[in-house]
Amino acid sequence: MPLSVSKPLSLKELQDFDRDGFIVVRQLAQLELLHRINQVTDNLLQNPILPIEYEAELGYPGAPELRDEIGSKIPRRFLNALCRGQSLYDWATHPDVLSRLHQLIGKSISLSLAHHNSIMSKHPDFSSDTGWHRDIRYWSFNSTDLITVFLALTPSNTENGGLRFLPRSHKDIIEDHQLDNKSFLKTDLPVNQALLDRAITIDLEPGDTIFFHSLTFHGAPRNRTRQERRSLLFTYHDSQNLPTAGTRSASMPELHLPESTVQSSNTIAKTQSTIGQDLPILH
Ligand SMILES: O=C(O)CCC(=O)C(=O)O
Repeated sequence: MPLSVSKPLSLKELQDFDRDGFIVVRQLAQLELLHRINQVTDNLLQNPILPIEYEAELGYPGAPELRDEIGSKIPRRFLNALCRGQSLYDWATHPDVLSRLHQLIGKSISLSLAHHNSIMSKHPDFSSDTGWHRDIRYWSFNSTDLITVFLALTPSNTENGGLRFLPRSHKDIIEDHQLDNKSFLKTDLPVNQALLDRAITIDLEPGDTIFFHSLTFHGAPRNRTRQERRSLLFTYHDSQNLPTAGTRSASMPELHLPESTVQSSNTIAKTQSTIGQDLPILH
């Protein structure tokens, strides 16, 4: 039985999120649900149904070439994950996820179908380095307060291309000259060194989850092991924080998940009525 079931984020966890721009919740997903999601992923790898983002398309360092017969067909993300199976929907709307997001964001949240909404697969032979970036770089909303929930479906660590973070970077002011033309943090610029020195890799086991802010710099190296690394990502925001009309962020409908829908299907006992604990941290 996962330890964190039915337990809201503590005041310390809320403060950690505010300070660092992310928090890790260990063993949030139950084994049975993980198993069902991994089955869907197995099926997709056997029978890759579009929409898919391919490693070769992005051309990040280490990515296979478009002309490579096998490499060019390696999926990096299965997009539109929410619609790929009941288990994906069950996770994206799970009371253990939503109750924590309500604590972090507020009573009325929406899931963006336009961003993340994907199962990621890092192939042992064909994967790439994702540079340091803020997810908000290509997104367009009234406010930058969006949170991504990253679920590890397999172990995730330095060797197999696990996520790395620059703690507190969601509060750093970054100027254009510190970024390259794809909005990745330049790693050879002296002024960026103090920021880059903060880098940490977060080792995860299947079922562990990271909640991170859209301004928090993160990245991931390529997979250097013989096993695939898998993860699942969904992004949420306050329902009042609207995507800008005409942009990619507004190109898909959003799934509205107000607190009332969670509580009706949820037996979460709100323990520890610490003052401030239930206040949204993004406001
Ligand atoms: O797992 C990776 O390679 C990086 C994923 C990532 O940074 C993202 O989805 O924003």
